[in-house]
Amino acid sequence: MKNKFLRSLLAAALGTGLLSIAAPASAFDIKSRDEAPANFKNILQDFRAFVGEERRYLSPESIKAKQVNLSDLTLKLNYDPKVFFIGETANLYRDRLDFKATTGSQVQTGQIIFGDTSCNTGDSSFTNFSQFCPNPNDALQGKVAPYQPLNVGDWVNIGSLPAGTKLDFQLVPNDINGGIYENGVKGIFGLNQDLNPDNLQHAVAYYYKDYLVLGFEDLWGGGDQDYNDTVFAIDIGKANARAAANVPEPSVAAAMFAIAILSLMKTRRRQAVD
Ligand SMILES: [Ca+2]
Ligand SMILES: [Ca+2]
Repeated sequence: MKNKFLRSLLAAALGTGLLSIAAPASAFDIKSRDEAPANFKNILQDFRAFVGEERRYLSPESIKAKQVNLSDLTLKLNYDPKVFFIGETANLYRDRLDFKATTGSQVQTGQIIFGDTSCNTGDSSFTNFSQFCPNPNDALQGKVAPYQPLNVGDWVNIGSLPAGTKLDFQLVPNDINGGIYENGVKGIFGLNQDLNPDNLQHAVAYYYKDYLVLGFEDLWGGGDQDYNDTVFAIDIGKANARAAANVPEPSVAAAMFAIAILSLMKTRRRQAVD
């Protein structure tokens, strides 16, 4: 009786897709900045303002960007998001970046984007390298991609995701060296602070020229809260980024302006008649 009940429960769960699908942690193909879309290449140098030095608080005014609420990062339109490595300031930690995508009851978790988000010392001829990468690192012996340091602007396409997909990005501090632990709990920091093991905010995001710029603080307990230990630019598409940042589409802004002018004219006319 009990088994039959469990079997039907399992069948129901499978049928509705309620079971979480832990996809194999297969590596994405990491591409170079030379292979990046032109609009990204054109503004790549701008993104260095989001990295900066340790302990520097970034005010949205100083970086001419709009801060984005990360508690619900949901795609309004289908898109294949791209994640670009911008830089990092960490001296000792070598962090891993994963993503999680929830579409209805389907959950993709444990997808490794970058296994070692250290700046590659070999990229030092890149213009303004030291501002993107004040503390670059050599590759660890015996490690292969995605567990190798990155060049500025290295990126992956994380695949086609349908509208309604909720995105989360998770930083696993110093994962390549075994990760960080407190009382036996591994540090994995996502966008929702309530789900973080220290219950603290570890990520901030800004809307900048139709990209989201995501910065992480990688120390347990919130560290120095500069949120620039590792920095990424995320392309979720112009419309999705504007929706996430509550930036009106130009057409919507123009329509709102037109409505405001019309109502003002009506009021004037009425006043003239009165
Ligand atoms: Ca580093
Ligand atoms: Ca920090």
